[in-house]
Amino acid sequence: MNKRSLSSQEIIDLEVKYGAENYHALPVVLTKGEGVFLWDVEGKRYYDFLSAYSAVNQGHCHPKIVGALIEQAQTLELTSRAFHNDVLWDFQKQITTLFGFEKVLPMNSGAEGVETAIKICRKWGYEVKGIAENKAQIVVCNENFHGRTTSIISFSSDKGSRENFGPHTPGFISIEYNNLRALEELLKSNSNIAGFLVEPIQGEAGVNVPSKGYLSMAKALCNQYDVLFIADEIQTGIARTGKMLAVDHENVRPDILILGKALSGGVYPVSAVLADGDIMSIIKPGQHGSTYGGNPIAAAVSMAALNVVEDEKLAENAERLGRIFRKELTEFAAENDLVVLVRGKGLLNAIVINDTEDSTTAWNICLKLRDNGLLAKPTHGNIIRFAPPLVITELQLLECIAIIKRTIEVFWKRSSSK
Ligand code: IF1
Repeated sequence: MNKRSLSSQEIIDLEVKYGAENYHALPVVLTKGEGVFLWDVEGKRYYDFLSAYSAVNQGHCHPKIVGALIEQAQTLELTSRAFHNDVLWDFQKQITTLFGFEKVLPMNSGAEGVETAIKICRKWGYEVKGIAENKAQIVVCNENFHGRTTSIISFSSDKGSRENFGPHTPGFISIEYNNLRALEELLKSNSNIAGFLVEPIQGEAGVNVPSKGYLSMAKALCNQYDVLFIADEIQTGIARTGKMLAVDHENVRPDILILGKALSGGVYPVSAVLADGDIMSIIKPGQHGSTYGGNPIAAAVSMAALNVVEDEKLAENAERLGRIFRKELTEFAAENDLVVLVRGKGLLNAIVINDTEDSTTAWNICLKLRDNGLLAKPTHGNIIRFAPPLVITELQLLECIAIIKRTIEVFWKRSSSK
């Protein structure tokens, strides 16, 4: 079988035949990526408006990041942490300097980064805060998304993520997102709380942007009650929201910072947990790590990916173009009753469609967007997330805005003619 000649449908059928059906992917089969563009196996070009959930902030196949991957892969790919290598220190120095923390613990997936932060937080709770053994609690928010490991889904509020994966890991208390009173009442009444794990903007929940001041007030409450503020910036970090970190919009410095996705520009799975020495020193030799954590390729790729973000001023571009995007789409929403809301920060945005959560309208709009050359996907039933690579130009963004408007208008006219 000549793999190159397979059609999209043939490839989808083969995936269904051989693969676990753990995703409901949009029916499109991609074979090439470059910058903001993706091409399918029939040669059709698309604007990528998902960026692999904000992992490809630097654009697909960025030559400097791919170049770093190739060069390191041909030199020294993996030593494990049983031995030192001559690349990790450079990555550790660059990332701690860039984000302003004393220490970094490198891992691979975002979920591994979150699990690492949970372990550090719990251990700090026992050994520093003095919480009784096995009594530590970590506060999380309803509608959170922090990954898919057993412990992480144990505190998910999404039924599909939790159901029949029990028994669930104890030690987590969920409160309403963006509710300072709920957080304060809990911290005041429970001395066993070691940490507060929060997304600065809830991505999967539908790009939920909290009220101005929420993050800074939450951090102040954590300081007041000796609780670690843990920021999950795996999706919002690395310039996505118009600042290097989403917490930077409120000048909040987390006690523990978790990064992933665009930390390596979509080229290689890398995550990292950053903290100062008094917290990171909780982990002693042999108490945590992973085979690939901080490997030479991961280190080399991440250094290149971070350099691209700075050299190409991607945060500034995201800030400027994000404002144009929200302004244009908000004006559009005012003229039709299909789009009820536009929200986001930088180039992490979403529109809320005027239909029920279980409707297929958002999905059908995404199918039409695909036909019109733009790839996006609903988060929940009626919310469509728009997150292009941060290298997008103003001209390209305006073209995409026109595609989005044109596509939704067709739906609106059809639904209003019923
Ligand atoms: C999939 C969602 C987004 C994340 C935050 C940790 C992780 C993620 C804030 C875990 C990962 C990814 C997972 C990916 C789809 C995507 C996603 F739809 F699953 F919920 F972005 F919203 N914290 N999010 O967003 O990082 O282990 O995946 O590297 O599972 O298909 P990971």
